[in-house]
Amino acid sequence: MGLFENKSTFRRFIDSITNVIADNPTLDDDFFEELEESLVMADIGIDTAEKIMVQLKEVINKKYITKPERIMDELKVIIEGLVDKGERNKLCDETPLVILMIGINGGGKTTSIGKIANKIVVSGKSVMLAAADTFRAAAAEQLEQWGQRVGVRVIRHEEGTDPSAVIYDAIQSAKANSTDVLIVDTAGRLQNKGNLMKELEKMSRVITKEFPDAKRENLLVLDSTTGKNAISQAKEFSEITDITGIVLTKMDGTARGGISITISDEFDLPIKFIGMGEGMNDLLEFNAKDFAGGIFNE
Ligand SMILES: Nc1nc2c(ncn2[C@@H]2O[C@H](COP(=O)(O)OP(=O)(O)OP(=O)(O)O)[C@@H](O)[C@H]2O)c(=O)[nH]1
Ligand SMILES: [Mg+2]
Repeated sequence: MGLFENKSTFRRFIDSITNVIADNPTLDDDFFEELEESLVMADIGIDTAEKIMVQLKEVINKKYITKPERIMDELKVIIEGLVDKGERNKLCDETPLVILMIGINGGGKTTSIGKIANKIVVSGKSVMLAAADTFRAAAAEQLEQWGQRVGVRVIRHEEGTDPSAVIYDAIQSAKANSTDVLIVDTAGRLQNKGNLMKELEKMSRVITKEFPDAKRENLLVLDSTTGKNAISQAKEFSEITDITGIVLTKMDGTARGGISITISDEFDLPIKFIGMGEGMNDLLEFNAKDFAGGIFNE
């Protein structure tokens, strides 16, 4: 079954390309203009859309394509190429590993941590969670619930304490227990944005200093339903941390799947996981081929 079958994620995208093909019997300027327009309408950024068009025209010339119907297959290959970041699309396999989860509030950080923790546990590694979102008491509780569901320990402090202190404790504990993977939940919102960015930088520094031997992933969690906002978030967070990958959430409940292609291409950021629901197993490891095939309903 296709990845996005029965979901509206890419339906608008495919429908509008289908219309362009149906409306244009020949591959003329009108066709290319309308096609580019429908890419942009589908939340594909202008630069990325242009890149797609350039590649498409190249392949059309190379293969002597004359029929618009053949465009779908070529688009699929081009999109696959844009989102394929090779090994970088995979979560680091080495241990010990610290995963710092960042992103704005409501994006799906805590939920994704639960799902990722479960995947890692199933793969046979040990996991510990750090509730470094101390901004709201409910945040640590939510993480604890996930910890119980997955069967992993959660390190938490009182509400309002220094998030870096939670991380410090969690690292000591992870070292003492030879835990393979420590996943750190962070707040998506503080008093103001400057504050949030400063805290994140500090947390990142604490991890580097206290756990120099650990491998590191800084995963940015982006809510795909926010469309172009996700792009500006990718930009802002890239400026403060070295983002190693994207978790793209709510790909089950959006018609803005095109955003995934832009983020991957414009920021050269690998997507590592796709959230397809609220349940523990609703997280897919990213695979460029399946992803591109899924867009075109294969
Ligand atoms: N449909 C769907 N819902 C999701 C997905 N991922 C997360 N959610 C829901 O989105 C809401 C917010 O998720 P959280 O994990 O609490 O988000 P957060 O980033 O931790 O938010 P803060 O703690 O406020 O910063 C919850 O209701 C989740 O169940 C997904 O892939 N699909
Ligand atoms: Mg949270």
